[in-house]
Amino acid sequence: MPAPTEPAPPPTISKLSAIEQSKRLAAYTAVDKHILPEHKVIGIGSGSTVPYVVERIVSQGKELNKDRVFIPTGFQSKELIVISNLNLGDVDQFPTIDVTIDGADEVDLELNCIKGGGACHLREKVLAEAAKTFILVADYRKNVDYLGTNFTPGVPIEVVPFAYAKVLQNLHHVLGSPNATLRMAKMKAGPVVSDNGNFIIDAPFSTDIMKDPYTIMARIKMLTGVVEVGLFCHMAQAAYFGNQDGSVTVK
Ligand code: ABF
Repeated sequence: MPAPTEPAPPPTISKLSAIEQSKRLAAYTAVDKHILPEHKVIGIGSGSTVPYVVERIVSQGKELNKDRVFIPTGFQSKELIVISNLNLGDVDQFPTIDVTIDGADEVDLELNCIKGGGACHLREKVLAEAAKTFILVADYRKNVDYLGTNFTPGVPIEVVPFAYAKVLQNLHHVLGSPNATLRMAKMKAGPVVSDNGNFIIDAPFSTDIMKDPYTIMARIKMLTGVVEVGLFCHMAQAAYFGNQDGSVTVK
């Protein structure tokens, strides 16, 4: 009778930890390069890579951080700032930010990106615009040549609840996204509601349309009821991707 063999570890566990390591690598590298002692107002984005950004900033020491203020893009990053004992500020007090670091769902060759998987892209775009330097951090899966080619369910669009059906109709019949859908909460408990009280639509577009992200972004933004589109065109100065082999790709 053959000796019993050790069961292989569940693949998802080792894969997850490789991805987490990639996120941490990207975040640490970006902080070391871009969060300098003279930077006093810092934007903190959302998502699962950003906690590593904050972790690295905290490791720069209390002395440096006591004179800094940190601006969150939403509830998650606000909690992160508070729990990490960093000074919390808001963009209405600090409309100019030295550096904002944020995650992304996909980043293309020209540093255009899709954001909004966490429904925070309105505030994320405000902080990206307010920043003198806007930096993206992500794991290797987010590094793509063209947007819409990876695993995102489409372009996230924040809409006022009253207008969502009309916006969906326009996306389906006018703008070429027949599969655009309203994002639902887990267990279909109802629509996802953003920190601003709005709904989110996910709109997939063909590769051809996505090759010109600025044009489709502008067309979506013209629809009445649309608050913000999760396409960030020509906003980022650099993107850092952690790779599985321990290297970092910088775009
Ligand atoms: C935010 O978090 C979003 O704009 C983006 O959808 C997401 C990226 O998350 P993660 O870092 O978890 O991949 O930045």
